Amino acid sequence: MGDNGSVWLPDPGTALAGEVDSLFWFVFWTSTVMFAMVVLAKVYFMVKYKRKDDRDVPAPVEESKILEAAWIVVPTILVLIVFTWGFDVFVKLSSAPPDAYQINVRAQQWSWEFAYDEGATSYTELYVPVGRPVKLNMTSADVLHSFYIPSFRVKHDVIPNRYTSVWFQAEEAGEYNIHCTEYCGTQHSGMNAKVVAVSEEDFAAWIAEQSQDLPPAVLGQQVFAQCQACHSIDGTPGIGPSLAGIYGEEHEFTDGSTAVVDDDYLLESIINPMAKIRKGYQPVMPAGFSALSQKQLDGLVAYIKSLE
Ligand SMILES: [Cu+2]
Repeated sequence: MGDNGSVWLPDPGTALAGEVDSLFWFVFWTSTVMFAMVVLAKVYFMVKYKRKDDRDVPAPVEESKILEAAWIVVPTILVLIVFTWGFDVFVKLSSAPPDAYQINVRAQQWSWEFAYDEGATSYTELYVPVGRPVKLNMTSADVLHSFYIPSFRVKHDVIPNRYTSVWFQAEEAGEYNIHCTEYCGTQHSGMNAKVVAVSEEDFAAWIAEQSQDLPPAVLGQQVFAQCQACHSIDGTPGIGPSLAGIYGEEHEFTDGSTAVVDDDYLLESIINPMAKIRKGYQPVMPAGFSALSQKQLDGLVAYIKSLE
């Protein structure tokens, strides 16, 4: 079926997605056939029983027991098929296998954070092993978001102060889009990521590599994936100012005061973004970044310092 930008959903990437599609097409085609039958019968009767002149009196109509029974029984059977089939798929979609590999997902305006038990954290890429069930335990740091992987036909609200989950088993190695599908503020449409499904060996290698202690600026660069929706690193202004080469610059703020960009100013702007608002920008940065660990914050400061 479709690719990016098509009205069709992408090809199913899991066995369960195939089942969702089969049910969808069953409902779609039975509805289409019944719609066509109703419209055709209506047009036929309109023509056949059109009043010819003022004295035209239609012949009395006898009820047909068989016809009436048919239009009660057939739709009832169809509805029961859709119910049992739909319930079966719903139960399968809602209950992850007990041996599923679990990943914690944290949504925040306007990015995703994927935390693995082994200590790895990623932001724009959700690495998963192919052929193994994966369960995502999801929560939000701020507002309602919704986690959606079109290829896997899984979608679920992500809610503050509560856990929700989805699960899937990728059938083939590849990349699959992740979108936020609950309007969550200015950069909602930029709140995307990718599932990267890799072989069991590649997954183990990736986990091992990610779980090592990284140099602060390298860790910072990874964490910065969360900031990219608003802050460029090439000088282009976005929702927020570009961070290219700002270290040591003198900044002017909306209240007329100024400050030179140093480590303290960078840290303050991350954990308390309303403290100083750059002239020409709106006070729209989410406060949730104060929840980053000290190591991540140190990394971010080191990374921003290193930008030219
Ligand atoms: Cu969102």
